[in-house]
Amino acid sequence: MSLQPTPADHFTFGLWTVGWQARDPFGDATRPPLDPVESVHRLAELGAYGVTFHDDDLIPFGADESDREKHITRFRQALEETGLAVPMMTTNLFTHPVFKDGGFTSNDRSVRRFALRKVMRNLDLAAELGAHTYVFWGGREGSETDAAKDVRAALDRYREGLDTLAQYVVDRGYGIRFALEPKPNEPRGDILLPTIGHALAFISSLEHHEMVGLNPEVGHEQMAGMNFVHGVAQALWHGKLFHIDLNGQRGVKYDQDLVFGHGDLVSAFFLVDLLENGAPGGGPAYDGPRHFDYKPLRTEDIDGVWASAAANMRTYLLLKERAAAFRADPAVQEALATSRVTELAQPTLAAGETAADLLADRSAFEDFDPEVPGAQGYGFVALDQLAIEHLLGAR
Ligand code: GLT
Ligand code: MN
Ligand code: MN
Repeated sequence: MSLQPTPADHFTFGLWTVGWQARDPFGDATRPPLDPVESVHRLAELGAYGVTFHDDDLIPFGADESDREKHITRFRQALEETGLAVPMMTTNLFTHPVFKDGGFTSNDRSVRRFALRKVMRNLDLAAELGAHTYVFWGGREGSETDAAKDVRAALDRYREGLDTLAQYVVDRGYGIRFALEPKPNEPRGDILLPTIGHALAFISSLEHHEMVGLNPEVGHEQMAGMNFVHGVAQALWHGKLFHIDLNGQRGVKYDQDLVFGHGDLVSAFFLVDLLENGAPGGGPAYDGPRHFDYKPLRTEDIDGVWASAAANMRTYLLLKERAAAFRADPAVQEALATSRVTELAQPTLAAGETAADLLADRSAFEDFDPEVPGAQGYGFVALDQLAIEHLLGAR
């Protein structure tokens, strides 16, 4: 397996990731602005498949029509020169002060109407550039005090906004699907739709729920103390893993956006194993872009930015190789059987068996001795150790 990324690996990056100037709440930018055209060329050289962006990453907020066209034209030219795709786009509804109380859920109705128009305008561009996924990260949709937000009304407005935009996409025949990105907090004290689970429940209430799924981010679930691998598995189970944001996070703290694998490496290993080998019967469980949403450390210069972009892809490929070795190891297959991992796929009732049949089955209850399975070991530690040894390259 080659560790040199190629477009066939479907690695993508947000313009806002490599382009982050490393301004934080305590300090100024440590890097100069990066021209999106330069980013496209460098990412293509590194072996990426595509690039993603917010409207304002390419076109400064408030630019007039002719300036807007100029930015789009030179960007499109860079895409043509490099062959880079734009599989996903999104809207900045968080930087400008107008969005300080949110976009779709601002208490101010005129802000909500402006937010919808901003998205519609960028959806037209997304369709033009061939994007098939549109992400909604509602970083400003929330509050710092419970007195300030009627959460049920806010969810009504969130739903109204997404229903309106989904209808717009249907009417225009754009063929774009929406992916909601949960996050528990930051920049708002508490953000609406804080986890994968909240977002899944909300999606089921939407008018066009079939065209709305998730864009879960590693760090955002881990900030909430959640198991990202379980969250992604559940999103897959619901048919809702439309996109994914890969990065690294070390525990329950501020959003670190580290390089993929530079946080919880064991979780990253099981995530790659799920994505690449998790289909029933083996093979990839997810065929969309492997999208890196990370921030090059504030300590890095521009060379460090490109080194960190390459590190995301190389770490992913290393984990993919390690996961393949884990799956192919006969000792692992034996350990999986010993641990009864595969037995879970077997339905609990026999084909056609009813609750009445189960009641009549004395072996299930009257003659069942719970002490026997109660005393039996599952061998999960031995299995986990095999995973760790493969991850460490010891097998
Ligand atoms: C923002 C956020 C990310 C989102 C992006 C999409 S922008 O940087 O921190 O997690 O994915 O809006
Ligand atoms: Mn993040
Ligand atoms: Mn993200």
